[in-house]
This record gives sequence, C-alpha cells and structure tokens, in this order.
Amino acid sequence: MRSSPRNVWGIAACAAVLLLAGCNAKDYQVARIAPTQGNNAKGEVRFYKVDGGVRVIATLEGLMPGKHGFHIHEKGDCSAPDAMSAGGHFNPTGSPHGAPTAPPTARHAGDLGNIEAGADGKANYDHVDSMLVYESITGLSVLIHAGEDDFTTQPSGNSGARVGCGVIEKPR
Ligand SMILES: [Cu+2]
Ligand SMILES: [Zn+2]
Repeated sequence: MRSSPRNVWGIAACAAVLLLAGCNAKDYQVARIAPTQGNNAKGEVRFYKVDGGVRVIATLEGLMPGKHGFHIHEKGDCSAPDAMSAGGHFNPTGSPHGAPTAPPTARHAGDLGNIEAGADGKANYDHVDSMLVYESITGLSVLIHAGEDDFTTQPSGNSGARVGCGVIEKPR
C-alpha cells in the first residue's frame, strides 16, 4: 500500500511520543474527522496515554482560517448531517464549560480549547491534557466547530456550528 503524507506524519508523531513515554503501533486511540454537511473539515486526532494525562495530537485541514472550538462530546454518534447527534460536551464531573487550562471544577473534561487554522485551512494541535482519563474516552466523539470557543459562554463556549466530527476508537 502506498504511504500517504499523513501516514508518514503519523509514524513521525509516534516516534516523537516514543521518546517521551513509550509507544507501540496500537498504543493510542484515534478519531478520524469527517466533514458535516456543507463543510470540508477532515483529518485525524490521536490520543496517547502519557505521564500527567493524555497527549492530544491533531492534524486537520479544510477549515476556515482562524480559531475553532475543539471538544470531546459525550456521544460517539456523528450520524446527523449537522453532528448534533454527538450531544453535549463530555462532562463526567458536572462542571461548567471552560478553558482547558482551568481547574477540573471549572471546565468540562472534553474542553480541549481551540484549534487554529492558517490561511491554508490546515491546523495542528499538540497538548497534554491533565484532566482527561485515557480509558474513559473510547467511543466518545471529537468535534470541530465553525467559530472560536470563548471559554465563558455556557454550556459550550458559543463556538457555533459543528463542521467536523469523528468517533474515538482503537486503531484497527
Ligand atoms: Cu464541541
Ligand atoms: Zn465544554
């Protein structure tokens, strides 16, 4: 099988994680992001278990330039054309919406913040989240929004329509 640039990137990311935390070929979970109706967002979000939490590495394309709300949602269901089937933010602690840097009492576990696309519509994200529990996210969804998450407006940061959605799975 031909190796696409994205696969090469994935191998490179795994090698980078290997240096820090150990990494074998299947030691991560992945959400393959597909566009909702009328949008073009696509790409991949990987989750690695690391010391101090979960490392989230995303590579996306097809976005409008600028910031986009980026969250884990509570239902692993991207079937609706607007992805409303994915439900609200993953919030096992019953906390208000907030920034990923906020304490657990002031953010949803699924609040990953914003992902910022350049003029070419491509976006990268690489952060270790200290609140996420690796074992708890399988079967949930990752959503990309049309607008910026303001970290303040309840219950979801006023980040607008859902432009991309993917279910978190073990790689096959
Ligand atoms: Cu969201
Ligand atoms: Zn939230």
